Amino acid sequence: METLKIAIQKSGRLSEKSLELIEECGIKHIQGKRKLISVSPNFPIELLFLRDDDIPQYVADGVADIGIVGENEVLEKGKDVELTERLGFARCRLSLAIPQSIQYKDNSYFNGKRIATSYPRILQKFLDENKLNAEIHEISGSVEIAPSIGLADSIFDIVSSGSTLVSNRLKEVEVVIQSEAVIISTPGLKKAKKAILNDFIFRIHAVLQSKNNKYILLNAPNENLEKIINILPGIKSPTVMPLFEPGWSSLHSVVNEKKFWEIIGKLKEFGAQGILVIPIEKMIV
Ligand code: PRT
Ligand code: ZN
Repeated sequence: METLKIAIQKSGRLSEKSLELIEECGIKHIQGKRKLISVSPNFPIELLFLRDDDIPQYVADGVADIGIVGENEVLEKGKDVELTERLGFARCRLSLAIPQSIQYKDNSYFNGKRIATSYPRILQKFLDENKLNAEIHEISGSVEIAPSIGLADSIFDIVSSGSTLVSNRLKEVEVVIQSEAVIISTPGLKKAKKAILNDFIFRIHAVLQSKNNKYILLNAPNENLEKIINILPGIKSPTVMPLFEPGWSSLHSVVNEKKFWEIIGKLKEFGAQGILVIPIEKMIV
């Protein structure tokens, strides 16, 4: 039987979340210590544990059919892979940063400067697009210390909270790309593999949707029912049931996490009571 080979990071910032996502999709995997490959007993999938830098190449070559990796690595490596799905975790950005003490007006600052980075390809593209001439110093780690040891004037690196920059007396001056974990796949997968991938993606959508949404139950006075229904979209539309107490109804709906507090505020304004908010385990729309 055909199996889908999926490359994930062996150990690092993506590993735990990648495995968690696979588990939440109901896919079991048996992982022995230091094993490079793990086969699932209940889904036609095989896990390959690799360094994140190698994942785009393995997927481009078809050694792995798909991979979970940071978008930054995909862009940097420039391999022939398809971006199949955005996963919403490991969010970060690739930014240019300079010493805090330096005044910064615009990106012409970088003309004639030395920039240390582990992402020369993405940086070169930014420089070209902005017609800037700077010298790129490629280093593989601890990029943030380059200015203080005199190796470079500035850096181009991953930023997430920004605290690494602050503790190295640097400031972020240009955000070049945003990144998150993504699924990449080999172009032109065979039909049988594509079918497994589609099933996997279907499950991922159910998991991601459930994370972005909450189930909400509340009691509403009938005179405001219409106003409340207007702000509670639901999957199709909200469920409305009469309460035993005359003049009141119970409403059930699904709300997006991002709009949540805004919606709660309005619900209270329209006299809603007994609001319960419940996490959703899986959501198939
Ligand atoms: O060993 P392997 O090669 O597999 O792993 P790695 O060490 O190359 O990568 P890893 O595990 O550090 O990161 C994997 C991926 O996580 C990256 O390619 C990004 O897509 C994503 N990611 C998300 C991050 C960060 N957030 C992050 N904050 N990767 C690195 N950082 C580092 C960054 O390099 C900097 O030193 O954290 C520091 C900045 O963090 P803040 O919070 O201080 O701004
Ligand atoms: Zn790496």
